[in-house]
Amino acid sequence: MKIAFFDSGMGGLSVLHHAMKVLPHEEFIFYADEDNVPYGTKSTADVQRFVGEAFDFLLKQDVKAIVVACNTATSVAVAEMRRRYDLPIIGMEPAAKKALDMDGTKRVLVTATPITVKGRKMELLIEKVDKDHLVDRLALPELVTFAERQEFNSPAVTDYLRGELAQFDLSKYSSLVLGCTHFNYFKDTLRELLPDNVQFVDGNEGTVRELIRRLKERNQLEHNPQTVTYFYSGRQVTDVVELERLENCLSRLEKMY
Ligand code: DGN
Repeated sequence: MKIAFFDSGMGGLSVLHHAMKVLPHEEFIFYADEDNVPYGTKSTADVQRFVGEAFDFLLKQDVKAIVVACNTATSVAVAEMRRRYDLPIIGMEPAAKKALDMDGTKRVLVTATPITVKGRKMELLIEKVDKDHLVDRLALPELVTFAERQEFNSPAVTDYLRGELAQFDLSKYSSLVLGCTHFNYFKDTLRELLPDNVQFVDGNEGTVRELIRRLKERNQLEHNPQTVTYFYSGRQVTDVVELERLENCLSRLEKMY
């Protein structure tokens, strides 16, 4: 059986990329909802509907687990999917706790999409982990647009990030949380703009660790040759140009880690 990774677009590849390294004998599906990307600026009801449609499709593909490799979809739709379906559904969570645990005295900047930044799930997370009020939040919706058009490193990306970060005194921060899976593509530009001591924190490792734990629990780890099948909104990707686009994203991620 297969493990599905689902995102609105190319961001979820960063989680798949990590899973491919640590699970060399699994068959993967990567599903990008390219018809509806971006999610982060849409209504909660729309995103819930898109996620429901993707799950309907994925559940017909012989999957044993679904990783919702999208913080936005996790924040508004995972609870309902877990109520509906009885297979391991692993979500993302902006790694604010991990970031606070790393220093504990300096500030943490959580970046994500507008839905994630303003969502109830984020409020609950901050209430739970941020007793000393050290966490600030910043929505960076344009990074999703840049990533989708494969514009990873350009003057426009640098200008956008410089402008958004200008409102913070960065010398007070110990880490920047990548709370959207699309943001992993921009680590090099962010690195140039942040003081050296600011570390990146993302939830990819934790999510894949949880996936492995759930599969082990069910005795469902396999020993097959690794494969990845790609889908865009329910259509298998076979077009050479699109497969190259996916490869290009994966090789970009390889350089970012
Ligand atoms: N990659 C997604 C996330 O982690 O939130 C969302 C991107 C989007 O659709 N805006």
